[in-house]
Amino acid sequence: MMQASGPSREPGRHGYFITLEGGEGGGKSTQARILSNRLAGLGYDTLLTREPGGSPGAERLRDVLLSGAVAPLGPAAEAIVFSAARIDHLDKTIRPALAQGAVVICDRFADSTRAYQGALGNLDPRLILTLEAVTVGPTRPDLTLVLDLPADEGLDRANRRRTDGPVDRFEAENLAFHQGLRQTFLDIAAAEPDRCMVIDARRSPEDVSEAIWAIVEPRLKSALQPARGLPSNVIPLASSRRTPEVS
Ligand code: Z5A
Repeated sequence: MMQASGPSREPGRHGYFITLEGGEGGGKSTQARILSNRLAGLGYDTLLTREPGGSPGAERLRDVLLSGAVAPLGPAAEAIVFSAARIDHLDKTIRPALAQGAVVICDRFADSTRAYQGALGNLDPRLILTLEAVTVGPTRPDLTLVLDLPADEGLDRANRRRTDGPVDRFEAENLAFHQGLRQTFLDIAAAEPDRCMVIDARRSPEDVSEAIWAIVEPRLKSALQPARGLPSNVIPLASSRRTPEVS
C-alpha cells in the first residue's frame, strides 16, 4: 500500500489518478493494460477501469450511449448522460480506490466529454465546465496521457481491429470530425501542461509504452511514498484489479 504526498491533493486521496485520452485508435486501451500490468508487477495496487463504464450502473449507460440512442437528443443530452455515468463510476469505483491508495488507470475520462460533446458538439463551454464541476469536483486526474496520431491512421487501426461488428456511434463520424477531435485533445493538453502529456502514438506499442513509463515512473515516485500505517477502516487491496468490464 502506498500513500500520496503533496500539498494540493484532494482530501482523502491517497492514491494516484492517471487517465488516457485521445482520438480513435490511438492505443489507449492497449497502453492502459500494459501500464497497469507493469505497475502491478512492481507491487503497486492498481485499478484499471474505463469510461463510459467502470461501474455496473455506468456500464448500463455505456450500452445506451454507444448504441447511438441518445445522439438524436443532441450533444447537451449526451454530455449529461456521460456525466451521469461518470458520477456512478467516481462514487462506486474511482474514489474508493483512490482513498485506499491505489493507482487508478482510467481509459478515457472528462477530457473526452470536453472534446466529443463540448468542442465537436459545439456546446457552450460553460455547460461543460459546470458539468465537470458537479461530476468530477476535486477528483481531477493527477496525470493525463494524450495518445496522439493522425486521425486517418487511428481510424485505420480501429477498422482493422473490428472484425464483423457494426461501427459505434462515434466511429461512424467522418474524417473531419476525427481531425477536429485530434486538435481538441492537443488544445486541452496545451492549456494544462502540468497535467497533460502528449505521446506520439504512431510508434510501436513497445516504444509508446516506454515513452509512457518515462513519464509515469518519476511522477509516481515523487507522489507516492510507502504508507506508515493505514487507518483502521481501510481494507488493503489486492495487488491488481480491473473493473470486470475491462478484464
Ligand atoms: N466518449 C464520449 O463521447 N464522451 C465521453 O465523455 C467519453 C467517451 C468518456 C467510447 O468508445 C466512445 O465514447 C469513444 C468516445 C466516446 N468514441 N468512440 N468511438 P470505446 O470505449 O469503445 O472505444 P475508444 O475509447 O474510442 O477506443 P478506441 O479509440 O477505439 O481505441 P484505443 O483504445 O485508443 O486503441 P486500442 O483499442 O488499444 O487499439 C486499437 C487497435 O490498434 C487495436 O487493434 C490494437 O491492437 C492496435 N494498436 C494499438 N497500439 C498500436 C500501435 N502502437 N501500433 C499499431 N497498432 C496498434
